[in-house]
Amino acid sequence: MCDLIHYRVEDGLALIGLNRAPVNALDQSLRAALINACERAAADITVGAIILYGAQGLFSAGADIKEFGTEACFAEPSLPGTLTRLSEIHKPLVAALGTLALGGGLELALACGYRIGEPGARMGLSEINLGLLPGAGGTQRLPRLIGAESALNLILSGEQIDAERARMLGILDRIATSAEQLLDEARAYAHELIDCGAPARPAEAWPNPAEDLPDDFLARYRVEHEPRWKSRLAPRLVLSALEAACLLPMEEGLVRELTLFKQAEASRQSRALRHVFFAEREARRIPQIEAAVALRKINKIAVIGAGTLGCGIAMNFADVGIPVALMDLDGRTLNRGLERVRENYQLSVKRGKLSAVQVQQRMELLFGTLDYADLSDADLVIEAVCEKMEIKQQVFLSLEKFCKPGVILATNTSSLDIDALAATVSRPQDVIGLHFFTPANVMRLVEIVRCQATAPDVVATAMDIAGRIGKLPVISGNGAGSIGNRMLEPYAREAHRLVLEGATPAQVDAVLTGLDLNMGVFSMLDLAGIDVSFLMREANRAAIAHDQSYCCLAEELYALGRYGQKSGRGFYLYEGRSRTEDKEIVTLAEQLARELNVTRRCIEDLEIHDRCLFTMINEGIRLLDEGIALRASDIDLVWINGYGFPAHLGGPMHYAEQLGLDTVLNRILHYRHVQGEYGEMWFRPAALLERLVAAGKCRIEKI
Ligand code: T1G
Repeated sequence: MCDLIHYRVEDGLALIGLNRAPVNALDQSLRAALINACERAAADITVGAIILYGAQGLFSAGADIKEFGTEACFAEPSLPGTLTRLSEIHKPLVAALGTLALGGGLELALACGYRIGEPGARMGLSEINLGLLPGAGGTQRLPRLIGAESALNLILSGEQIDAERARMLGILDRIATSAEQLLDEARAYAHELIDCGAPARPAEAWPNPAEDLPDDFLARYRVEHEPRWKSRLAPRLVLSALEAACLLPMEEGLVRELTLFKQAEASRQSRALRHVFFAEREARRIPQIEAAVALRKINKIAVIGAGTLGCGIAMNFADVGIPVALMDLDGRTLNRGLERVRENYQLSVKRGKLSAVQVQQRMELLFGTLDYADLSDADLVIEAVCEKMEIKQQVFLSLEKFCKPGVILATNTSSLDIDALAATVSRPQDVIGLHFFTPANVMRLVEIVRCQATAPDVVATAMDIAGRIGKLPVISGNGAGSIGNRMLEPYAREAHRLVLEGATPAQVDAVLTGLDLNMGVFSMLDLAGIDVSFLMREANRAAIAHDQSYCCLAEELYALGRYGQKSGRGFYLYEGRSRTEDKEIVTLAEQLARELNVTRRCIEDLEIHDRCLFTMINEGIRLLDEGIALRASDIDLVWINGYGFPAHLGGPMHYAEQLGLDTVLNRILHYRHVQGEYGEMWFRPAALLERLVAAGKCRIEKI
């Protein structure tokens, strides 16, 4: 038997081990080897039962994602066909689930009559995360095993569940006493099945999956959940597949499922989400840094600055059991900060996400101090003080005085020059940027800003610790705004300018949320704080000195003390969580437009889309050309995970590729022309964009 499958017959059992590194992805070659092994076992009269297991422990991570969009995806033996054949074998098949069974991997287990898992095994139908639906019987077999409602919730969540929950639902028949005992206990289980003359498959638990549900269950489910799906296709296809499971016999349901799967697999949204999947793995690869570089040990953290951001950063480490010293020079701020952390955790308890014991454990890992001397044993220090270079330099000088050699000195800034900050201390090789996004304990993204002097092991250690706290690290070069905020500048500039020219904040935001962005520019700026963006502009006035007309509205709001949500008024009015338009903004915009001699007019939504997004994309292409961003897919990850750009559009760069780079360039040139002096100043095509279009390229890459 080829090395993709380990095959042996022992004591009346056929043991079939999947052996395709690293995750037993069920590509065409593994499917062929698997079906051959199962046919062999089915035909062997000495075999009374068959056990499928992961030869290296992990059962299977599902279909091979690299095959999607290629002929291999449906090449014979197809996965649906393979699993249907397995389900027809007249001998008991036992799936022994080690470590993970995801997507088609769990569908493979569902095609078996019996399932035993190791205690730590995790399983799920994660296809939805790729803009897909289970396409190898999952939408038809799972509802017949656990009922339509449980199946629907599990498939739409795309989440992994643990072995205990899987057993409770009815997915697992048994849980082995340990991972080491899994195969032995699977053997014992198989022998029991033979001894008691068990059928190849037990009777279906839910022959009619919706039997306990009201007739209009699916219709009501759609009405209740559809708003949250926004324009996503896959959830709607899942619902159709579940409807088939409730109304059609298995064979017809499988045909319907395959039709729906092919529709999802061919969709732009799935292509975008598969792009994101591989982009996240590509982002870990950093040129000139060996994967095997020795990491610095990080056992204790210090965070300087007990404001909202500093507290959020500190929580990330306490959440994973790493002690954190939270320092502030102001006692009231420190106490307020620690109290805010406790309140955040209590909120999680109320939501059932944490227990009181877990909160206590985490709070015990947090140590508040007013004294730099208490930071002497920290391995990584992250400053999150206010966005002023002189203050950050003071912090770094104090850290150099009190912290041990080899400590990593990280700054959270995204607007200041980190090379300049590194030059403050005598160990610039230990300095790096760790830019967290608000709320820092929630947002996945961390921009890791590598400076000229940053040592390779510091970069590697920063990437590793970011992963340990569940973040998605993306490398950026040192430049004002790093990647995300640098692109936010033109994106927000056009939004502000469009309000001067006649649009309203609500209209601009509606165009952007209509594209499925989580928030529009103005609601985002109100959330982050108009005072914060003012300070960021202050720190970088030189870059916009030649024309600040576009931000005059924001400057005016700052002068009026309208800082956004925190002050109850910004671009919108806030009462609690409700947000309403403020007519005063239009009056203010009209007055400023007059002063700036800006002609006001009716603005079309398409203009808002093009000007906000294409200037943002243009800046992203510039970042790639300058080497601040390593690759276009990194930029996509930054905007999806730091700014709520819809993953099912793949990120701004992928979105631009789908629209056509020539379209982006032509629209930029159009506004450069029609916007007169303003257009001449701000609608300059990135040189790389012009080179890519001239070369007829469809992908954004450095040429
Ligand atoms: N196909 C191809 N390659 C895969 C893969 C997959 N399903 N899963 C992982 N890899 C690669 C990954 O790209 C990386 O490669 C290496 O394995 C290690 O992964 C018909 C249609 C399993 C939890 O959604 O969630 O089945 O970068 O770095 O952090 O209904 O990978 O080393 O070259 O992520 O330990 C459904 C996707 C498919 C699971 C492991 N399955 N994978 O995480 O390692 S659709 C999934 C994951 C389907 C059927 C449908 C994670 C993981 P490289 P890694 P990890």
